[in-house]
Amino acid sequence: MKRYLLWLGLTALLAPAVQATQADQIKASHAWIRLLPADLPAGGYVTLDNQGSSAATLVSVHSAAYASAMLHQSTTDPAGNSDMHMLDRLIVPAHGQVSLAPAGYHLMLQQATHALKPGDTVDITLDFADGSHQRVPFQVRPANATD
Ligand SMILES: [Cu+2]
Repeated sequence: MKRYLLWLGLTALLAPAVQATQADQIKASHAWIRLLPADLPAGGYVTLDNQGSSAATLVSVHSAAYASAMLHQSTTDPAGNSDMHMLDRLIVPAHGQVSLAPAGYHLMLQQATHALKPGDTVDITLDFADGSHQRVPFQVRPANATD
């Protein structure tokens, strides 16, 4: 028993330190797309939980289903005018959560490469600052879906 424990200890010491990638640290949930009629851009929404002890930075997204996919943020000024702008990064703090949801952060999905309908599933790949990636299945929902 003593020898066995010693062996375990040595193995742990000799094992190379494996650093979890940012993609490994992120648990994605509640991923969905609001499909709009015609060729209007669709909004992509997802909740990102960082289960790691260091920040994970989302730098871009891409999908075979859309020619263009961007990180966006919607804002509303005091007069009630809403606008949106592109983000070049979105940081999910260590042990923190960031929600992409209507009226806030979202994925701007444009130029669908094939016709989509509610009920479909679209894979979108999240690209992180350390070069790691995570492919997330998004559920396609109708235009009147809000959450
Ligand atoms: Cu947008």
